[in-house]
Amino acid sequence: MRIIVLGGDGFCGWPTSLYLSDRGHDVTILDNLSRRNIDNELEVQSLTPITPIGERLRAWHEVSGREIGFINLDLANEYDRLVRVIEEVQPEAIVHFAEQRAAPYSMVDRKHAVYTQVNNVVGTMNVLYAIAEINPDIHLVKLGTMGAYGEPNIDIEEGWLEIEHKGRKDRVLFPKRPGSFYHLSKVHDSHNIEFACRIWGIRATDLNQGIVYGQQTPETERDDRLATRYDYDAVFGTVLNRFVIQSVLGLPLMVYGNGSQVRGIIEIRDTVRCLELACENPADRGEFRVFNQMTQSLSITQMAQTIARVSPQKVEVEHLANPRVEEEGHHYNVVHSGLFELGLDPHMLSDTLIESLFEITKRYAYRVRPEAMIPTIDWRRAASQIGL
Ligand code: NAD
Ligand code: USQ
Repeated sequence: MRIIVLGGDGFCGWPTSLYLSDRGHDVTILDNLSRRNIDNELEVQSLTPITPIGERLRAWHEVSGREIGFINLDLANEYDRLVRVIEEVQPEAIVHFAEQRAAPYSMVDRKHAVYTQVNNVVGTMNVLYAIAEINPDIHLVKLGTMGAYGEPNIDIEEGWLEIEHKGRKDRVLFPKRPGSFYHLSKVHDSHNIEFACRIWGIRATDLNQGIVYGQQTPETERDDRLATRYDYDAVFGTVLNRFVIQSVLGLPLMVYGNGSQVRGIIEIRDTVRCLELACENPADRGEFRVFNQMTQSLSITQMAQTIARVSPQKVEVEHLANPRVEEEGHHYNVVHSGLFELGLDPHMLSDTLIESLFEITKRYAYRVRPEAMIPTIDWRRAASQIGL
């Protein structure tokens, strides 16, 4: 297939692009490299060194003999160029990772919240219009988030909910109660996409992905220059990867609040496989298809206990006052069968899987700036203290 990967320079997008290319698909990446600029703003780098995009692409060509195209383009601000690229490439599928994805970044202050929502919502609107204008047959595979649902006191269904109210029945989008302006941008995206499917008859798959952990895939491991990001800082670092890095550095594992919050998780190799499954099994014309892209649920305390058990050295678990406003001790039971039915055979969190991250973590541990590990963005304050 010809596949455009929006956001293909990022943590998930880069290994997905390599995987799809390796499987014989013709991949073109569109990315404005904004994530690299945010590193400059936050004065922090991925634990793994990230080579410039041109070098990444050359390295991939050297090891695989395959070409991946790259176009530096801002989805939210360059609609005409976006249209020209899609007309030229004529993709069967557009995989859309290209958003500002850190909840803490979206909660820094008004400027960062507005940037996140404009970038994400307008970027996705532009993609929807481009598909509708050029070829409504193109399948949009869009990354959403499990956090869009929040922590409802009922089971979380796969996108849609059958309801009965005052004797009448309907099928509605599952109610959302997200926990940050970033997560809200995904809710707004989902509504816009569902509406576009309804009015223009386009086909879309919304992948409500859980927290991604891990860092290596068989493709990125083929050459150091192909490494994907491994964020450890309190803004972009996600919980399991942060715990692994903290355990290697001999730092306490920083659990926010009492740690009873439950989250859906997925390993990076399963992320790339899910994208392949979604592309190769497109939604129908007019269908807004939703999959909950996670493989298991764990509380933050269970995640910390797993890492502490596997860690070669003794690690402490430290409970910090929760900088976020989120439920603790809540109900959490998620339906996530759609991708399994398409053939996903998941990697579950295990001691060996965690151990496999220690080597790369130890190798680059000298790059960590420990003060960047401390959470400083407080959900309860409209303007944060980190002075960005
Ligand atoms: P990332 O920040 O590493 O990658 C996003 C990429 O999109 C970056 O390369 C960035 O430069 C690009 N981008 C952002 N705005 C753009 C714009 N306007 N135009 C062009 N390019 C733009 O994030 P990631 O961790 O790879 O996440 C990818 C997607 O998956 C996001 O949509 C995120 O919400 C979703 N997701 C991520 C996780 C996770 O744990 N990392 C979990 C669930 C969902
Ligand atoms: N947490 C800790 N300690 C930490 C970091 C986080 O206890 O050091 C807790 C948080 O309080 C939260 C949970 O871990 O309860 C998850 O936080 P996170 O930073 O790992 O993940 P989150 O902010 O939810 O965002 C990440 C990605 C985002 C994606 C989302 C999937 O950055 O792009 O959408 O995971 S989900 O969580 O399913 O919404």
